[in-house]
Amino acid sequence: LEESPLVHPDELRTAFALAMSHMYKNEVPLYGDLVRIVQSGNHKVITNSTPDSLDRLTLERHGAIRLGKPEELHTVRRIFALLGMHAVGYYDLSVAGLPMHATCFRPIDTASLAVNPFRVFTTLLRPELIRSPAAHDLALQLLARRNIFSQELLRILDVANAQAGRFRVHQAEIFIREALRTFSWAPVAEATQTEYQLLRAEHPILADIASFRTAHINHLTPRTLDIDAAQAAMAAEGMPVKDRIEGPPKRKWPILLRQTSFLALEEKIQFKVRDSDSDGDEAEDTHNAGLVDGSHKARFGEIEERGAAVTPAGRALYDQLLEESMHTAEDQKEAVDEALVSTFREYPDTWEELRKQELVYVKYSFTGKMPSSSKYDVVSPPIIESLIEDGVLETSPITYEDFLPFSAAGIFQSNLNQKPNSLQVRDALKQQSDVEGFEHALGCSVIDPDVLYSRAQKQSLESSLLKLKSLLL
Ligand code: OOG
Ligand code: NI
Repeated sequence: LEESPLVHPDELRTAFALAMSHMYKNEVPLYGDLVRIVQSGNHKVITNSTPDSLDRLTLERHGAIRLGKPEELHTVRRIFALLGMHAVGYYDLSVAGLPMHATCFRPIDTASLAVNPFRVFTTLLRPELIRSPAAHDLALQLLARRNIFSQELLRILDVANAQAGRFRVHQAEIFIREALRTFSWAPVAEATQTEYQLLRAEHPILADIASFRTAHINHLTPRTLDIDAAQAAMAAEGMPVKDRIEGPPKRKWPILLRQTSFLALEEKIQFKVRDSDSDGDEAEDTHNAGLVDGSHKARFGEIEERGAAVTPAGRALYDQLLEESMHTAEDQKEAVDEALVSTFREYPDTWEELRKQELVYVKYSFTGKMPSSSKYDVVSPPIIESLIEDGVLETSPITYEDFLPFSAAGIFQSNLNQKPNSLQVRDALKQQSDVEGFEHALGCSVIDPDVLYSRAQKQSLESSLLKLKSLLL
């Protein structure tokens, strides 16, 4: 048994993502419908110019979990590291009035992303931002009492550590089974109904984070190549889909991320009844706890369309136009979508312009065509431009692998049936980020996504030029 082969993290990630998808399909059948709609759409749309393979697209998902304690984030980091997923980016959700910050666990190198770009948006509660002292204390009490990881999981994590982060096949099976428990739905709350209501009055997300005994995934999102068509198909099937798509407006050259979702389901759960609630024998407390029926809204379905990763300049322009369109919508009482479309006319939308103004990251590939002259001895930017003009090098977008905090905020709000009021979001702009605190809990620093995109761009250029040179010799 000890000799069974070691599993590569990329392979383990695919097995894990498939197991999670299977679990979520059982828990939330509407998710299965979403996957079907998206995949049949993708088959129709896929072309040679689609930047990613159909295999990658078919597997591609992101999920989201919400954690309550720093120690939870620390162990979750260890779990994802074994799946070849690392913390990329810091998202301050206090800008949207939420007492939370987040990161995205995902593969970081081009080859692993091409195999399976599974990613998990992971939020950590910031108790210091909870306004009500009663809700603050109660949340901390409930969280202190829970342990979202099984003993078996903690044991197998140590085994992996002793094996340089790799599992043997039989260990991998235990790992997947036990890790999925952490992310599964536990319909029996740790909180009583009264406690739940108290947390919920402060913020529904707070009730979701602190009332339960697992860190249930709250959605699993397939990637569509045409979100407008997919959204229409969802509506045609009678799904309670949101009418707005978050993110940039529809474009010829998609950038960043566009997302939409169906609203959270009202699900039956049970609340604890502590003796102290009824006849007051505190000593018995959790022992004799009875249960009472109730319901909770947390889990929803989401789809997304991914476009090009943008450079810091491209991002600044995106943020500026987003801000402007919010103003326009506010001042002229115009619909947000119309304001977005008109404002975003200023964002270049031809590949040529996007590339030449360095608004997007670029993937270079060698076409196999030989240059017509020997003027290419020295490789510098002007020469690269002429290699592109001569058809020796080809360029294409690098896919955006991350998230958008304002879209995330919109997703948070909308899945709770609150009006995703852009004004509310903007007014909440308070800039209270705490990267240090987040990294301290994580136990390492978060990776800057721009470092990854520029590295991918540079590597694609270098390897293309290497191929060309080897043919010129
Ligand atoms: C996470 C929301 C963020 C996205 O796609 O932007 C997210 C959550 O609701 O926990 O998943
Ligand atoms: Ni999402």
